Amino acid sequence: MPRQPIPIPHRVESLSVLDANGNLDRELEPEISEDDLRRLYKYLVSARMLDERCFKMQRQGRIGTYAPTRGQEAASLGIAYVLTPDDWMVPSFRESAAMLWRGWSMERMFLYWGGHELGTTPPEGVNDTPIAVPVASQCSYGPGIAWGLKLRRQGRICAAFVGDGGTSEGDFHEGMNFAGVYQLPYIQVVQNNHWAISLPRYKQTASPTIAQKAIAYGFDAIQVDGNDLLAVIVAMREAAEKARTGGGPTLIEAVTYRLGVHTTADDPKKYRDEKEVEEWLPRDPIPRFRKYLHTKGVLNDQQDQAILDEIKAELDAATKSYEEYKVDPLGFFHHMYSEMTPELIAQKAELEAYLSGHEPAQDKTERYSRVL
Ligand SMILES: Cc1ncc(C[n+]2csc(CCOP(=O)(O)OP(=O)(O)O)c2C)c(N)n1
Ligand SMILES: [Mg+2]
Repeated sequence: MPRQPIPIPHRVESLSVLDANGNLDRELEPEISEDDLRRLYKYLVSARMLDERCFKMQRQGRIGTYAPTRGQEAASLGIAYVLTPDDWMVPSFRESAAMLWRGWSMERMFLYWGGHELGTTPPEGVNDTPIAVPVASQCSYGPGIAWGLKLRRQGRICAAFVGDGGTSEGDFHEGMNFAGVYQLPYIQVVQNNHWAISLPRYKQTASPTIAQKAIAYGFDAIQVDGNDLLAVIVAMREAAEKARTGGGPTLIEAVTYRLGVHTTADDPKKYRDEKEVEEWLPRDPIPRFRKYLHTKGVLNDQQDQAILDEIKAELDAATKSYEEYKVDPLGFFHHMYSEMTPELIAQKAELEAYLSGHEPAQDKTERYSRVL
């Protein structure tokens, strides 16, 4: 037979459990305890309220440039919920909901966006890498971590996040190839929020789905409604089980939408139609999940209010401790090299002298012209 279709052993499915109004497909409902359902709700709302607070704080000059997560909370929380503390999580920069769940405090999130080193340091015992802004860089060290976990044979897995724009970067493709070749216990989550700053999803790739890219690398993928927390959990449970038991990687394309600005330095009105945002608003993951919980009888109005009050108090306390945080101006010398270079040692000594009010009189022009 000179010409015939080549059978491709991998499949790409799409999945949703809740419809846009929060109504349930009973056959697909995952088993989750009532306590966990309420906790998940609390973390969705915590991430949303943290997001709103960060946005305001940036406008008031109390933190630096900030990348909002509004609308994308379920896509990351569902992944973190399935990971165990021994597993590894590799975030990009819109995964606050997942990071809060994993144990990053709100104060530490403020510190990150406020530009303090501590904001990039995972809390004790949390197996996460820091927020990564270089787009898709996570897609190279994520599989590296997964390779290490595979060699240790402890059934641990690694999940890494990237955006739809990140899938056009070389790092994404190199990482996917590596994960496929070595059959790594790796889950590549793509938060497809339809925009990469001003570039729309349809100009990002000619593939009808991002999920299908996994086929080229020899593993399965699923396209999931990323604004449906239950669907993300179902997809992640399957992918995690497969990865833990030697079945190799999975690509999860979480279809979601960036309801806000790209960052606080951006004005999307210049490149996207506000009507598109209005169309996505009814699919906001939080009211959908809330409706599910109310219908299931797991959350009433009183409990809902108590959760909101609790989060508000946590946020206020975190804001206060962030603003009282004492910055060590010498701290940044210690973060680049395990052993400081002679130039850094000299600069640190100079700053120390300056801070103590005894700056040595030296001709800086001559000293720095050598470096420049
Ligand atoms: C390597 C690299 N190139 C460019 C940038 C500037 N940049 C920051 S975010 C972004 C778009 C990313 O889009 P996407 O991957 O879809 O993530 P999203 O912002 O939508 O979450 C770009 C180009 C960067 N941070 N890193
Ligand atoms: Mg995007």
